[in-house]
Amino acid sequence: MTKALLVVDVQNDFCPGGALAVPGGDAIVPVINQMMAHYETVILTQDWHPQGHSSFASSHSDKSPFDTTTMPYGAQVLWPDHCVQGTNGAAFHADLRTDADLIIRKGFRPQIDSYSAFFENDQSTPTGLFGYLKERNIKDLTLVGLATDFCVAFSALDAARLGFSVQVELDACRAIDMEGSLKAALEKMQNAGITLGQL
Ligand code: VGL
Ligand code: ZN
Repeated sequence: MTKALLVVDVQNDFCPGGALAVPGGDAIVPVINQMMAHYETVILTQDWHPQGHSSFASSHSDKSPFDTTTMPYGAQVLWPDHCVQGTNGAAFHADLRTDADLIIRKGFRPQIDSYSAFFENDQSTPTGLFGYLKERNIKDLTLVGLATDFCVAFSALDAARLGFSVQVELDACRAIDMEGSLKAALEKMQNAGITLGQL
């Protein structure tokens, strides 16, 4: 078996009522649960920030949520406090099946954000997921989850760059879509040879 389903950040804070709610974020949960039945390997990612994380606007005295700042590794959007380790907001949506093979946490280093499931936003600190997939001989990845234009897209682009055959099921994703970010992400993914599927 060389196919895996990578379920990105289906957590309470990205669902309606959460700190960084993605419109319709909860609507994908039943769709993803159904998809899981068709994959032998299922991997979940979990955004997992310490309190006071550098990606939080509240950690910068002169910034508001959704402003941009410059980090040593480049531009970084500043977010409302979200997915703080151990909080209900960081927990998976209560209806999401969590009987996965692997749960990979990201964004836990105070000074670096991590959108991608493979590398942090400095684009060089690995999460270990590549080694896991290699050892398991997994070559095809289907990505679903939140948010299409941030963590899903960054993960898919890294996966394509690392040589995986990559598919993103758009019906099982929802976007934040700030300042054209969804259109830009879809274009980048298309240009990288990623298959954009509608179920
Ligand atoms: C995400 C913004 C900040 C995501 C995570 O899961 O797309 N977006 N942290
Ligand atoms: Zn985050």
